[in-house]
Amino acid sequence: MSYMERTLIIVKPEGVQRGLIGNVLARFEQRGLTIVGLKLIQITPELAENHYGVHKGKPFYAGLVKHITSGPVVVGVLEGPRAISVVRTTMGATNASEALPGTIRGDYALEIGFNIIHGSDGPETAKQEINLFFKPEELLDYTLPTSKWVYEQ
Ligand code: DAT
Ligand code: MG
Repeated sequence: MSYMERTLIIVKPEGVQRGLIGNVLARFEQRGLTIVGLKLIQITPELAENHYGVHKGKPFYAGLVKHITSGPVVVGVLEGPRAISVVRTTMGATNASEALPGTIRGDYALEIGFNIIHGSDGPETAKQEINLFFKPEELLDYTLPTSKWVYEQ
């Protein structure tokens, strides 16, 4: 079943501080994705630089690292059919002021730097990011009883 994918999400510090953890996770649960890993952590500068390494050298990089390490975050791994792109479209546009209503960013955010949620942007980054934040034994294999009414394959 190659259409089944796993992807990493982060409820960023502003999402945790604003009490939106449950709302954000509920979007993905209601969509039908399966949470196979979940934890509350504070990201270290080293981990942040690893995670956001692709943005090194950009003008917003220092602020991005400072912000993502500024308080607790919730990191999770979501599984389901085409999970990577489904999570990205559920998140909405990076610049929250342009994100469509109905998306997480479009419903809960107004600014690019306080856009609530991170999600992996492709199969390679999903693999890398999952390995960066989770040990293999922290990811659980199980099937939701409802998945037979959500997943066609
Ligand atoms: P996304 O989070 O939608 O994958 P990205 O990977 O391009 O977007 O950027 C990572 C984060 O960096 C983004 O969520 C918010 C911040 N960011 C991106 N572009 C920015 C900019 N031009 N100014 C300030 N922050 C920015
Ligand atoms: Mg990105």
